Amino acid sequence: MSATTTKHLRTALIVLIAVLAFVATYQVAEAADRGTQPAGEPAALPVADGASPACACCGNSGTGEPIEGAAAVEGDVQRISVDATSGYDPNVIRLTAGVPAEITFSQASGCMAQVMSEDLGFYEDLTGGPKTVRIEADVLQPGEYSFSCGMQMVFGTIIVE
Ligand SMILES: [Cu+2]
Repeated sequence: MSATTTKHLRTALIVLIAVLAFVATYQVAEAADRGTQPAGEPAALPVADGASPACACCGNSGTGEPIEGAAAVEGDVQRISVDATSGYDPNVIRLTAGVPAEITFSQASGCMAQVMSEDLGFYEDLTGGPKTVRIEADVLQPGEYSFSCGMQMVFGTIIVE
């Protein structure tokens, strides 16, 4: 065997080892990913401390089941509270037309840190604590309105009747 051939073989061997090492690392990483999301079970919702990757919650909550809630009319105002820690609960809010509404969104972080509605004209930051959005009676005409997280990835509906 010539010196040149030996050199080439050695180079090829080194490349082969590098490729194998890369593939092995990749498979280990993939297995670790699977470990956190067992097949057939929904992924756990991230905790609401902002430590989870941005918008990891959006994938789950954006396609979540409808959770209906109706505002309670108290005197000349109707009120409802919405848990915004991981998706909106409720995410379908029923309001009475012509009565001012106060919707209180809970403190939230990460993907859910802001709540907004172009339809109803509000934008609030929820990282500092709960915020109450007041919608005046003249705005609350019968119809369906949309609200969402600040990234417009997690949505809720307000139905005024
Ligand atoms: Cu988001």
